[in-house]
Amino acid sequence: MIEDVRRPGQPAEIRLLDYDGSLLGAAPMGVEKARQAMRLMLLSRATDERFIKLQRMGRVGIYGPVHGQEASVIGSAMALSPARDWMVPASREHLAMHLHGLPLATLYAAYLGRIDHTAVPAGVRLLPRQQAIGAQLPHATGLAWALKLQRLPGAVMVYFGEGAASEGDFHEAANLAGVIGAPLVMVLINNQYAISTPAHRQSAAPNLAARAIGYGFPGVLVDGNDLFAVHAAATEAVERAVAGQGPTLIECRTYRMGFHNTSDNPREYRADSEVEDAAERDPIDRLRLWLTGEGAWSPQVEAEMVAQVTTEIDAAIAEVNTQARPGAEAIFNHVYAELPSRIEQQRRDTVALNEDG
Ligand SMILES: Cc1ncc(C[n+]2csc(CCOP(=O)(O)OP(=O)(O)O)c2C)c(N)n1
Ligand SMILES: [Mg+2]
Repeated sequence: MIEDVRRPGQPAEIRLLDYDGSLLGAAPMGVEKARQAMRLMLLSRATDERFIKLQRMGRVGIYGPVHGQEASVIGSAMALSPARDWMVPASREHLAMHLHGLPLATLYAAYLGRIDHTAVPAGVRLLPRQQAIGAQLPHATGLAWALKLQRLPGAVMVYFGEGAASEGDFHEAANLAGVIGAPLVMVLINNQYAISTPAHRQSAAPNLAARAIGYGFPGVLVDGNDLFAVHAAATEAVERAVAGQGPTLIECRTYRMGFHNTSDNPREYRADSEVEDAAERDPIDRLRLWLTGEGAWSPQVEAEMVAQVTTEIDAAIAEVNTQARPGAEAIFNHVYAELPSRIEQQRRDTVALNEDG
């Protein structure tokens, strides 16, 4: 349940979508699709657990968990048609990327340091993860504009956080998308934190969905822990984009349950009680409740599914383990078509140093 943060007199375009499980007569996705979503959400959570462990073992450099945001990530991604639509991720949408066609082993290879095995396969309509906050937003508007200019069908879904929404890139991308009527779905995952900066220090606005009005397109504020609400909002936005009706901004109000990444200690800046409170709105618990009510879930079904996803993760990691580790000189690859002579010298020195060592 989200609070009604609209102010009296706010334009009608700001809509609240909040299907409380108990109020919902019929889910806007069938039971079978909801079970698929549950599998992906469990896979996402298990991936977090495994990669945090691998980081603690020194096998992964750094990992940023999705924990708490699974309904926002999966509910939105499930609204796309991978053969038609494009996805432009930020950095925390692992299972959305997988659902859109990125093999699990390719996703994991990036974290396990196999940089030569991380490329998005040909034909998968996905851009790589973006670590430079907000930089993916103008790319997404450009991609959507290109689809429109070429009269190709399809929408572009771009992910970003409430921190990224304070970057100039957000405003430039949204403004241009509005002007050209780009087939763009902007999914703002408001997880309440940008590392240690809480959302109320990020913006004085009661909601960020309202910003869409200033750019001439609709904004929707949605309970980001409610799979069905996110999915309904995303489906409508994708349909609008594909029908030539332009962009939509969807703010998914959720909570980052874990640390920002494995280098962060959130206890430095937030109270445990806040996290305990958020845990009561855990998106996986909510979906489990609904599926159980539909007679489509039981502890046994869950145990089987958890075993399946564990096997899937094991297999993907085993595949990555067969890939050669890159040498130190790999940092010089994939940047220049032709290395400038100064950089070429650095590369030769690095190779020589490595051979000596
Ligand atoms: C341009 C840029 N500035 C700063 C950083 C450092 N940084 C990494 S994550 C992050 C916070 C991002 O917050 P948000 O957009 O809310 O995404 P979240 O991490 O919550 O998913 C910052 C400031 C960066 N990666 N890129
Ligand atoms: Mg954030």
